[in-house]
Amino acid sequence: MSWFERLRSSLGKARQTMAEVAALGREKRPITAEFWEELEDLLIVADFGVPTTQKIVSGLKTVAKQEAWSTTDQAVARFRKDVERFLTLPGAELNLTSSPAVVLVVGVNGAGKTTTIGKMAQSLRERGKRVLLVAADTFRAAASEQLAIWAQRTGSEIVRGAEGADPASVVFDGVRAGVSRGADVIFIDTAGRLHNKANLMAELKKMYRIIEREMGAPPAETLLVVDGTSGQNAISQAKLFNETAALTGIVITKLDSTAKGGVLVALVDELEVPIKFVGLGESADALRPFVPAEFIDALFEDERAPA
Ligand SMILES: Nc1nc2c(ncn2[C@@H]2O[C@H](COP(=O)(O)OP(=O)(O)O)[C@@H](O)[C@H]2O)c(=O)[nH]1
Ligand SMILES: [Mg+2]
Repeated sequence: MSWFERLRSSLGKARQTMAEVAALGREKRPITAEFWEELEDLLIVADFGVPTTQKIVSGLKTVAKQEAWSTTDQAVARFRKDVERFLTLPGAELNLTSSPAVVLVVGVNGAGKTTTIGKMAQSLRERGKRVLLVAADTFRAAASEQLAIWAQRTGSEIVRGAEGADPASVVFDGVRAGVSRGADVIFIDTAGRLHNKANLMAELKKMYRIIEREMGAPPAETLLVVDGTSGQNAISQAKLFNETAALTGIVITKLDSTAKGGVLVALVDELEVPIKFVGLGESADALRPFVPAEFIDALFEDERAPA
């Protein structure tokens, strides 16, 4: 299966709902209050969330009035373009211009941080980059072991601390090692769970500051890894992380496991941070840059955008 086919089939649930939106358009009914309500309901079902749904629909209502639209097909055509516009933010490419480029990877336990780092390392190694992985998840011994396997598999270097070591000190060692060894990219793998949320955020802030101090600049990237199946929970989590460590990008994992696509739109809308990658599986090749137009095509099955 091609990447597009995989993306398309992973968005099966969301696509069904978008097919219902498309059907509202094909009916070419007069635009009524009932139509707007139907559209809103479908967006909630597809996990766009209340704030983003309201923003999209109220925007459509405004244009409908300004342009004196008469039938639902006009609204649906515009809806599809709006979703793409919502998803398109500048800076979607991974910023690796600094040398070394420090990439701090955060997110809750099980979101896919370690796996995503492994996949990114693989692709950078294929491009001949010197990559260093830093195992700052010292909460569980198995965590640094998992990263070590990825280091070996991808031919990356690794800096790890003992179980229970201060993660900030591992970051310190890792950044120093990366600079002195001439790494191109340093990935910092962090824990997604500590004894409580306040501890986790305090720890994260400390790591962020150490990178800033050692590099004389914030991390080149602070990526939030989000489990694509986590629905609206993802939004509040993401906001919390964003308050602690200014996020520069989002990675959505597990889109292959029955995801509802709307949450991607809600995340970008509410955080104003671009999605940089999507993951469609556990293997090293199952991560690709996020391309809004491709996502839209996968979401709106067989519904070609009007030229
Ligand atoms: N199906 C699927 N599983 C994934 C994806 N990314 C990660 N996983 C799996 O999710 C689980 C947790 O991943 P891990 O990287 O350990 O999460 P972490 O706790 O955030 O570091 C592992 O079993 C991964 O293989 C993905 O895109 N699709
Ligand atoms: Mg991990």
